Amino acid sequence: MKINILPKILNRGKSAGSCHTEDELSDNTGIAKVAIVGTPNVGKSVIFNRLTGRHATISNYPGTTVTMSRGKIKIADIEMEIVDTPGMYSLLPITEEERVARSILLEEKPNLVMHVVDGKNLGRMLPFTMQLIEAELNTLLVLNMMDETEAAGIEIDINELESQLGIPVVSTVATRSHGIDNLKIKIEEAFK
Ligand SMILES: Nc1nc2c(ncn2[C@@H]2O[C@H](COP(=O)(O)OP(=O)(O)O)[C@@H](O)[C@H]2O)c(=O)[nH]1
Ligand SMILES: [Mg+2]
Repeated sequence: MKINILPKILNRGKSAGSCHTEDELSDNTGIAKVAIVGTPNVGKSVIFNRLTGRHATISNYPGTTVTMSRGKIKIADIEMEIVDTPGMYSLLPITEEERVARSILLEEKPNLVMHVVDGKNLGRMLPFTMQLIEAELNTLLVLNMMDETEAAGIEIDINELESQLGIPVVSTVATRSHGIDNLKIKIEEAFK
């Protein structure tokens, strides 16, 4: 028995503190998973809706009162499930919402994490992007609210940001669907 259990423990990696086994944690559906994360009110749900359209289901995260949306989309023949996580400020959870968002990241092991930020407040939100990169999550940074960012006279050099962070960066105005097609291209590239 011990011989069978040991490899599972060794393979658990970053969720070593969890009571789940690798078999329980892995997604057996074979479908790719994308998680949308970020602080509240940055436009995560608008982006989720832009990507999934009407194909979404809202449910409680198991064992909690926290609601979340899941939707399925197909980008260039890749079928994927997108999860709109509750808002979170860092990987160190304080609220129940943050605990759920953290569980989704560390236990569901998404193939891609989209960190949505408000471009106006990029400086304040970048430390969380760094945490995601350090946690070795396949991360894509979405600079949303670029209409307000530009109106505030803030210019962001996307190429420079991409090379400094070493991850893809996309700018969007989700409410106007600006940048959503480019976002889909970057999502596709992130799976290659
Ligand atoms: N000006 C502007 N408002 C946006 C943009 N994206 C979202 N919003 C608005 O920001 C608010 C919060 O959006 P929501 O998707 O609920 O944020 P969430 O809490 O991150 O899921 C809503 O009133 C949206 O209409 C954007 O690109 N520009
Ligand atoms: Mg939301």
